[in-house]
Amino acid sequence: MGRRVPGWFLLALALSAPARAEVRGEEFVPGRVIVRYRIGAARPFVTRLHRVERAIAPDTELLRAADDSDAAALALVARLSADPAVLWAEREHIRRRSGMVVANDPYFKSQWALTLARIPWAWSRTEGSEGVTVAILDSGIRPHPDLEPRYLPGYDFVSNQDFAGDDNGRDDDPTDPGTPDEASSALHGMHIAGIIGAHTDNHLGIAGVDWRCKILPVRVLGVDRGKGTDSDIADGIRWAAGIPVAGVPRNPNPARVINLSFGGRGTKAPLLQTAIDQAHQVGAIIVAAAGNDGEDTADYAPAALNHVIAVAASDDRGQLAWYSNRGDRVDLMAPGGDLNPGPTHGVLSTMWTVKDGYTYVPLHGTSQSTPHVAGVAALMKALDPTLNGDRAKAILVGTADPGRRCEAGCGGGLLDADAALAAVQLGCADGHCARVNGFDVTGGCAIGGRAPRGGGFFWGIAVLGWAWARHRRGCGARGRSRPGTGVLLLSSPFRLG
Ligand SMILES: [Ca+2]
Ligand SMILES: [Ca+2]
Repeated sequence: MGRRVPGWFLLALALSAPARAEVRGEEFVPGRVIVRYRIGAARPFVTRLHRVERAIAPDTELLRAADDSDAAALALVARLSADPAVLWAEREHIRRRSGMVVANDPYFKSQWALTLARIPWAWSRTEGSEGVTVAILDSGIRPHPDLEPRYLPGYDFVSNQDFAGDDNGRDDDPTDPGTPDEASSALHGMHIAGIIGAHTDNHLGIAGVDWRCKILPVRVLGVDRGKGTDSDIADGIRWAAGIPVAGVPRNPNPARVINLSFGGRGTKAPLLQTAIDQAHQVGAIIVAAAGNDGEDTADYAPAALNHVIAVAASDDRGQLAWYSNRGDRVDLMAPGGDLNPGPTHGVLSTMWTVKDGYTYVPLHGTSQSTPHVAGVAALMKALDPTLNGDRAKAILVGTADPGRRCEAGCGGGLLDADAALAAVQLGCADGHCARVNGFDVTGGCAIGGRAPRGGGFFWGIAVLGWAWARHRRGCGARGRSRPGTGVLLLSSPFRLG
């Protein structure tokens, strides 16, 4: 292979190329209630009926409820609160550190791309929402134990019989027939699906960027090394977004994020642009691969079309990958890997091949960087179901790590999932309110950021004091600061949670 993208993969790219967010709720120590009595008041009768676990202060005690149920603790709080001798009574909360969340999937340790894009830190803000659907327009799919819980019923839009390989054209079965040709038998779309939404924390395989979103498989690339046509792709985009398509039943699960990990030269593509405009108009966030030709992406569709977030690829050091398209039209960069130093430098994800069945393989490309952005867009959508494509793009570009910008053109820099989610939580119109002078700032409120590398302890203390001053001025009033997340991590880079 030398310094080349695997053949089938290059062709896949070159020829064509809410529901409630699952934010962790309040957590309590089972059966524990903290009570503070009025100074000088005698202990009320209800206290004598319960075991005192510990005296916290002369006027404050930790009481044990009748049992460990929520009902018993709530009943005790109610009885205590009603007594005139009691100043207040509350259940004892459990707090968790803010910061990196570690998934239990065995290959999680190999998923350097998640760490590079600061995705495990973002999981402390949300793990996603089942109400967010992400459409993957790509090859067809096959069963995979790390993906099946996430799949919604999809559709096969491949009408060209030469590409379809299934002898039946468009239908409601996005299963990919595969091909005996080993080079083109691997199902590109399954790699994308795993990056966005592999079943996470299930002690199996890999972790996905989003732990809860649903995946809508829309087959638009055929078996002949991943070729697709503008007319099939345009219909697939419309259908995915919930827009009527002639001759096809309406999609009951409209996608709020659409991943397009393919492309080709030629931006005079009114059919594609119209479909993208329509999907954008109904609120879909559309993310596309910049391309793998190492050239300017300005003449590359769908990446260079309007209302698309164009994603270049970085290697595992966060530098623009040698194969990635670049230039002014790139919006931001995300981890795409580089297999040339070895497989561990690629992006590991789910796969199915005719030869091996379901498996996991490392690949590299802008096809791999794009779903990292799409997955983060799904997390953003979980936090704010009203988020549209324009604001999503402004936030993703504005919060990208500017330290990874490049002269060749990597847009705003490297995807920073944690900063992007912080900006959504703050209600920022774009990313700039969340990144000023290396800090995440909005309206004078500290929300997070990176210390200069090696900035050390004194830098941390200075920011700690500054953040505390902001906090005292009411900067936590917009809902970002859940109880228990007011923890400052002074490791480098640190976060103000
Ligand atoms: Ca078919
Ligand atoms: Ca897994």
